[in-house]
Amino acid sequence: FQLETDLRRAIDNQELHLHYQPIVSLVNQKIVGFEALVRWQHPQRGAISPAEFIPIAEETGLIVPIGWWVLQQACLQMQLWQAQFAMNVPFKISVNFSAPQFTQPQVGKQIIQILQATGLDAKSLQLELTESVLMEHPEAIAALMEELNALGVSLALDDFGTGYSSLSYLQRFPINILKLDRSFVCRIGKCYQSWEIVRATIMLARALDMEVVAEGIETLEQLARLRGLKCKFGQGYYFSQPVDSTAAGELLAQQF
Ligand code: G
Ligand code: G
Ligand code: MN
Ligand code: NA
Repeated sequence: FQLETDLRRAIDNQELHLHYQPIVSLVNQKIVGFEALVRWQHPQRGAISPAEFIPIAEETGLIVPIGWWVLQQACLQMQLWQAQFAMNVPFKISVNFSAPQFTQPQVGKQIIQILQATGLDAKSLQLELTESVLMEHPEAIAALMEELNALGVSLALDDFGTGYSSLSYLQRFPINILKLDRSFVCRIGKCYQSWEIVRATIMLARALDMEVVAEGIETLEQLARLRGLKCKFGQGYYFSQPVDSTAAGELLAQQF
């Protein structure tokens, strides 16, 4: 409970910040976007992993204010980078959204407001949702996703393959990108089933006009196999860990 109390104060005390992990083209290894990942620097306990505090934030509803802070911060940073670098290709910032963030009214309006306030084009924003988000409020979320899609915001299904009923969701919701869970990617050269699941997912996505981002690429062998399957995008320690905004800016400076 102490952690919950502390987390309540974390935003105001400026203890949260974002890290950015590159999402790269597997064809030329250029960066095509960043996933924003929240970090908490606790004044006494030091860095606390989101794997520890995000579940608490979700249970307590604190994910709502934290999520808005993350979105605002990520859009602002992205807009600054776009002003600083001549990004001559489509480039997106990808932000995670949890189920409780969708239960409040006017979520769509709030997202539009953040885009306007930060000056970021809707086409530069991608939201990552998990299957559990879609499962909890299917009707309301389908409508909201249509609204966001019409604005130009991209929608990615995170951790694809690890939830339930994934395939029916693909026809029910306007999903643009499948983020293939790293549990498949890490076994791609070791396990025949994982290889086939990855292969089938890439083919399915192509047939449904969706993109695939392979998560958790750690080795050259995984990269080579994914390229062999014509998987276009990837993310993982092989390319870069999540890094702070300064280091992310340096990566951009090398490329643009
Ligand atoms: O960055 P790391 O791999 O430690 O993240 C652990 C988990 O926390 C991942 O599942 C990731 O999706 C989640 N996470 C990180 N940042 C955010 C965020 O801003 N919002 C939400 N909802 N989840 C996040
Ligand atoms: O659930 P989500 O996909 O949002 O989680 C992102 C998390 O995955 C981040 O915490 C990030 O640190 C972690 N991650 C990113 N790339 C790799 C990787 O190559 N290997 C492993 N083990 N974790 C990764
Ligand atoms: Mn994610
Ligand atoms: Na994931």
